[in-house]
Amino acid sequence: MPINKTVSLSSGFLKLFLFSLLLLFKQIILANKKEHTSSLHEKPGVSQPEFISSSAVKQVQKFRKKQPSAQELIEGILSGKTSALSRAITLVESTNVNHLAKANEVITACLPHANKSIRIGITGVPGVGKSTFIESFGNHLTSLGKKVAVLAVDPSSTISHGSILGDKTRMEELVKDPNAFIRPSASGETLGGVARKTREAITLCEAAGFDTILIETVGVGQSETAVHGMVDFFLLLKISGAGDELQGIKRGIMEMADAIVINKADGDNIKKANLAKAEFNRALHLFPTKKSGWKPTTTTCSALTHEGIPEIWKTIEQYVEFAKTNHYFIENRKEQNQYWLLETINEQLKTNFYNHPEIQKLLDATKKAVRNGEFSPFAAAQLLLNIYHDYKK
Ligand SMILES: Nc1nc2c(ncn2[C@@H]2O[C@H](COP(=O)(O)OP(=O)(O)OP(=O)(O)O)[C@@H](O)[C@H]2O)c(=O)[nH]1
Ligand SMILES: [Mg+2]
Repeated sequence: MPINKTVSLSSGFLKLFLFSLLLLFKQIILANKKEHTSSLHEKPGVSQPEFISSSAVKQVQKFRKKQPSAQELIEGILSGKTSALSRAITLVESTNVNHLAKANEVITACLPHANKSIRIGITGVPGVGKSTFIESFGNHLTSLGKKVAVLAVDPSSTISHGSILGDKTRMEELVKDPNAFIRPSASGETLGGVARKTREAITLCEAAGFDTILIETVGVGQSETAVHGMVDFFLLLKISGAGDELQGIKRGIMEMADAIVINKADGDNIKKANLAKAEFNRALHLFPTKKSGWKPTTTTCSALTHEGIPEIWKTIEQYVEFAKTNHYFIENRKEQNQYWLLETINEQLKTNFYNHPEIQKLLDATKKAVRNGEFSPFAAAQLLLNIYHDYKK
């Protein structure tokens, strides 16, 4: 057979083979398609029901896109917009690690604009009238043209989800006041964490133009120390008891107070409140002089009738003048900054250590061994720390 004939014959076979292969593929595809459409068959022209409204999806996407940038937040805060302030505080409070850099950028930009306020800490046992006092005091301040921000450090708020939230009903007037900003306490796992976030919220509020910052804390636990470490003036609210005013009051809190205010001095309570005032006054004389040189004052007031409220503000103004003249005011703020630096490092180191997977694996068994006296607590601590450091390398 001539070569060219052989070639054309084999190429003819090849073509036939390819063609039948193509047919086979087509059939398989068609069969699959049929199988696919058969179960989901739909008459043409009948649209699928909308389980999720597409307009709602668009709205959500629009909102997501509108998440402000750090620069937008900074500009908003510096022009006094409380919406930007609220969002920035939420950012600072976020535990999402991706938010950290943005939060730090906002805080750093706000820092040069902060510092121009008076920070007042308010403490007292539950029911003493802190919220009612803040409502009355805050309204007095805004009536003087001040811009008031109310923050809270409340370790119990992790359980109650922000006591100031409930308090907003006690601060009815202040909530509506355009010159006031009320923020429920940050939630967090540790008091240190909650306090640090409040400390950063102060910076943001000040940059937004709030010149008086009120920080409420419940007079239980360590929260007073944390608040004392971030304010210029510390006010202890009390109510009159049955002549045993000093009983159950922690010495540490008395030492921290720049003013003791006996609240609920109204109606039948006025006489008792005055007696309590005298007793606290006597007790304060026994305390050593404060570092600021300021002699703590004792006064009475009624957060309900507003009696004595303006006088409290006058006392604070006197204190600020006194502390600025002897430079304690600025020195104290420097000390506080340093305290927060170290406190944040301590907090971070501790969190990292306890959250480390290896430590979490070993901690319970180590605790047990130490409790049973099988291991010295110091040696065990050293061992865990060494393991932690080795993993960090
Ligand atoms: N008579 C009188 N009652 C007051 C005064 N201040 C507060 N109260 C009342 O005391 C109760 C407690 O007041 P709050 O302002 O909620 O006290 P608080 O210290 O904020 O309480 P917690 O948020 O639970 O720690 C409320 O029923 C108030 O109406 C006051 O000056 N006089
Ligand atoms: Mg309250």
